[in-house]
Amino acid sequence: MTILWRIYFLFLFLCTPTLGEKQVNTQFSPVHKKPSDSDQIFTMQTSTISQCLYICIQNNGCLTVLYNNIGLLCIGYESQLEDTTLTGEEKVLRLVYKDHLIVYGCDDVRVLRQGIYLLNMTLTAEIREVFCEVKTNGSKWLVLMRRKDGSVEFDREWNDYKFGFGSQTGEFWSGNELIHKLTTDGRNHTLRVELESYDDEFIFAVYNHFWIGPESDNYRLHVSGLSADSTAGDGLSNHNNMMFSTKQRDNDMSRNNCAVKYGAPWWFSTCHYSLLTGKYGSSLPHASGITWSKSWGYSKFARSAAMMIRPYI
Ligand SMILES: [Ca+2]
Repeated sequence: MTILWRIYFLFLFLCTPTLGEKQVNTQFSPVHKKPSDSDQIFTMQTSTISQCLYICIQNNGCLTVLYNNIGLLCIGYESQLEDTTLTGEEKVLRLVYKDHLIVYGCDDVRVLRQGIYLLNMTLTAEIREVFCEVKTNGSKWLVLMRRKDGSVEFDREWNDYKFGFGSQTGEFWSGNELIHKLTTDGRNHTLRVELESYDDEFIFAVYNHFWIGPESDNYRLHVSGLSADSTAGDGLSNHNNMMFSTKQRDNDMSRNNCAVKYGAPWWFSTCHYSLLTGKYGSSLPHASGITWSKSWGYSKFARSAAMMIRPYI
């Protein structure tokens, strides 16, 4: 055998072991191969996948959990799993990789760039996927909701808004229950609202004090202290102390049903000065789009919008 052939076979031998490996970057996805039983370090029942993950996080050796949605069975493993599609009954298994950093808030020192993080909510023993935004000035914000392309329907009912919907990387509402928990964790929180119009005008408003009440008070909005450097004008103070309304739960101050009238849930008073849950588009009926009337009136709408919070400094 010539020296060239020997080098060729040596090359093949060195490369082969890596050919079957795939990058795993999936979070909460219902595929993948079960790890070996010998790597199993605990088995228990938990009522949610986030509680299952929480237990894994508390356990130093745990790298992966499998969660059986039907049996509510949580199994922790000390190995990572291979990215292989499951078949048959194994489809009910869901796994979580530790490929997102687990943080105690977006203000955590480990949040260095924007993206998805796993929020460890120690008070309620929950893990939630959140999007942390990092501004060029270094300020870090937890994004509560975002509109950007109209891909997600926002005309939804109470429980969707209660638990949240959409995708953290796209459009979403994080959930009134989560917003309540985050903003009543013993600290004061600052709210930042950002909007961009179809003609590329960017405006923002910062409120130094923001929290929402519990579901028993219909997630009542408490917002005050518009920051002087805000460029957007005050679109929320008129909604202060208003309860959240959906089509089927009219908690507004109007004789009519604002959520029905505008096809969107919100903290309506006798309807609205701002409406970040409005219909998506630039040509829409009066006040029914993504509205911030103090800057743009009721016929110019936002192409993108976001609400985000950070602890008040
Ligand atoms: Ca009403």
